[in-house]
Formats: sequence, C-alpha cells, structure tokens
Amino acid sequence: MSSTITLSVPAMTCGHCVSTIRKALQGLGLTEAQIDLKTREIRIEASASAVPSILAALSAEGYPASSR
Ligand SMILES: [Cu+2]
Repeated sequence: MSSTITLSVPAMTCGHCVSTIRKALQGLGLTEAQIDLKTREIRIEASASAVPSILAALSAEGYPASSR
C-alpha cells in the first residue's frame, strides 16, 4: 500500500539539483514526484518499504535525504 512520503533534501539548492533528483527518481519508476526547491522537499507516492532504496539512490547522486 502506498502513501504520500515527504523527504527532506537539504542539499537541493538549484534547478540542476532538481533535474538530477528527478532523473534518479524516474530511474526508480517514480515519475510523479513533486519536487519543491523552495522547501527542499520531495513528495512521492510510494510504499514505506521502498523508502530505503529511494534514500540510497538519492544519496548516490550526492543528495542525502531523510524522511519526515
Ligand atoms: Cu543545484
């Protein structure tokens, strides 16, 4: 069962970051992610069990994230 998950990504500071993150999420099949540069948050529909692999993928791109 999926729910809305909000991730905080402090290192996301510009449009380049956003596009890198968007690509990483698309690689995981998360094509509907909402990425808010102003609050540095990502909102996705995903199952809680998918969160660790999402965090790992973001971290691998240089954007450590935490769920909140
Ligand atoms: Cu940037």
